[in-house]
Amino acid sequence: MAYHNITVEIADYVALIRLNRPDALNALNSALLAELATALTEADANDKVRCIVITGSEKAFAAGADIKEMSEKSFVDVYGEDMFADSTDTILRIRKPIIAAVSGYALGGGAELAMACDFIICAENAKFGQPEINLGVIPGIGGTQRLTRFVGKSKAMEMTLTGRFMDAEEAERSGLVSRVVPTAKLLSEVMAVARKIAEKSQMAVLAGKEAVNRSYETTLREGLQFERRLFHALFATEDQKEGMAAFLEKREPQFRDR
Ligand code: CO8
Repeated sequence: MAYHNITVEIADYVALIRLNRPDALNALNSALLAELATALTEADANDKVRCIVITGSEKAFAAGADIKEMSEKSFVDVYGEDMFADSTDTILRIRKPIIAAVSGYALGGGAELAMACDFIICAENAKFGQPEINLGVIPGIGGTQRLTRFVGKSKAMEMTLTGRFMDAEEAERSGLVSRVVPTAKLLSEVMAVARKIAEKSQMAVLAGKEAVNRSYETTLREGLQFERRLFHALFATEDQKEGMAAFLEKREPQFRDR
């Protein structure tokens, strides 16, 4: 499919999806979100993809939902069409790991998109924020829920009610991002992480993602049971035999996703 608001490159079993509306700091309009949903779905189904990276430009991962597109809409419009629900829920159905590589602004829907990925690596120039309050609204693609789980109630509440931005150092300290890297090296560092994930047994990677995500959805007791059952299930794979044999034989494992 031809994309106009994103680009997609696949190499070394990693799909790199770049948000590409430079004139609007990658603001998320319905066309971009629909293309992103399609690209994610295609990458998930593509045997040549084992990990997905979403990134933006150096100046902006995404500066939020497109204010121009939203400004004239009524309640009947946005509630009636359930604005962005379909496209933004797609990310929840993707089974392969998705890394957000954030440089510059990740604001509003941009921060929410990054948080919907499996983890975030950011550049030193990154700025995260939920400035919707300045527009007379609140976050609408998970900001109040996911930011609170990442950084706790106090910071999430302050950011949601004041619109203040969080810089990269605070984002790492607060657990919003897994790490901060020099801005010029963001993509090379993230692609190295993605390639490392792509080398693992895909069965184990899918199970690991599923188990960590389950911790957001259930009680500790149920989550522990879910994890244990997946752990047991992986003993039905050839990759478990290969991984453990390779360790004992002091060699690199040759995983075959079986
Ligand atoms: N929407 C549309 N256009 C935007 C957006 C945006 N979110 N952000 C920036 N742009 C455009 C600007 O209008 C400008 O365009 P033009 O050159 O045609 O005037 C261009 O991008 C460059 O922007 P600036 O000149 O403002 O660049 P600066 O470097 O001066 O400032 C900022 C950068 C601080 C990022 C500034 O652009 C800004 O504050 N942007 C808006 C941030 C914001 O409020 N984001 C939240 C949007 S609301 C939202 O995300 C809700 C999500 C939930 C939806 C739920 C649906 C169910």
